[in-house]
Amino acid sequence: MKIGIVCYPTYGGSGVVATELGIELSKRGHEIHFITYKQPVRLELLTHNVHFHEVTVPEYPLFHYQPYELALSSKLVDMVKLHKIELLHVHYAIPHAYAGYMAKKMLQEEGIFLPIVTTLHGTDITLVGSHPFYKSAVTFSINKSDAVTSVSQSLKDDTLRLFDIHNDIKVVPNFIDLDKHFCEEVGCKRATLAHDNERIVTHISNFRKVKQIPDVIKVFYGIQKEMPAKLMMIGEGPEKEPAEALCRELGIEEQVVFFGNSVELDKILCYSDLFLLPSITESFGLAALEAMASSTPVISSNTGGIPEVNEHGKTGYLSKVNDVDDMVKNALSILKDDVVLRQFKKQARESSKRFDIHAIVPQYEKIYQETLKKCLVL
Ligand code: GMT
Repeated sequence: MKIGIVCYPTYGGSGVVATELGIELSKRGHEIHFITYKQPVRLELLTHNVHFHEVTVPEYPLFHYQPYELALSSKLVDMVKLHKIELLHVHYAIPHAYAGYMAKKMLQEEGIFLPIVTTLHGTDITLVGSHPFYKSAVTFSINKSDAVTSVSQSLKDDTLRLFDIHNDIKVVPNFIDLDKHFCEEVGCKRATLAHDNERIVTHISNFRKVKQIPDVIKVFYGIQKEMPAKLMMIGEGPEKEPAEALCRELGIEEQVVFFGNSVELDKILCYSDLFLLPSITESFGLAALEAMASSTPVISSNTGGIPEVNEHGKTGYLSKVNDVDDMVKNALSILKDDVVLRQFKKQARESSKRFDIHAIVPQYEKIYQETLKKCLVL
């Protein structure tokens, strides 16, 4: 099948999922066309059946805001015609589902039919999409999609609660390539990050408010009071500087390493003993799943879709948002005992297998086939 994928190409869950999906689909024989404003960060290799088409928006002084949706929908029309793309899968409703629908309507004028599959990822619904400024357009584009998926049951429930949706929403959870996250003999290199007697605690995110970064620091502060430990902070975003300031204020700056957008993510996770995700809201928590696949237990909030990923008492623990004391208590209960830690590590890896890429990607393929079939009948 020839499939167009629209996503955000930057660091962030939805772009990562879209990119990994495209790569896996290409391995399964499909021809994939990524259409976005920059080559997606995890798309290192373009092969004969993975293509990238850049959307450019020329600056014009009249425009206070550059019309990206317009440029995207025009590019979609051109690429669909040029490469005979059969179906478009858009990730993140804003503005991709809307631009996809516009492209579909333009193509219809020329007798070309293009089904649109929209995947909802989280903030496009919970934080941004439900804002009154966007709500009508988001509702419209979800209802006009030929198929809609959400990455967790929780996000589906939120969508139905916040918007007036007449379309069916199928839950297709995010997935993981277990081979990529298999931690083999990495022990010796661990010494570059921490001493043997220190536990390694890790957080990965885009450092936005929703990630509740101060709680990451406070939980770590509580842990290091009880045992030698280091905190690895991976990612870039607006909350990074305040986090560095908080570490200085608490006198733990020597124990906290800020990496920025590290490409060594998999390795750092393999050396980690614990992953922290105290987010205010999280539709799924892909970073938690990546940690689990790397045998790292997770201490998280119990918000949104996280409980569908992190199993309380098995792969880590869940606490109420902002309940730092409970998170510290849970973290220590795992970290204090080597046997308990080993058990949680094993269970985390085992549980991540529920989201094996080889089991989840066929669910998307099935949706594509059903959508194409349904649309051909209509
Ligand atoms: O978490 C972010 O701020 C990035 C955001 C995105 O759209 O890239 O992530 C959302 O989609 C991910 C992939 O489906 C989910 O794993 C994240 O939980 C979700 N983020 C939120 O809901 C805050």
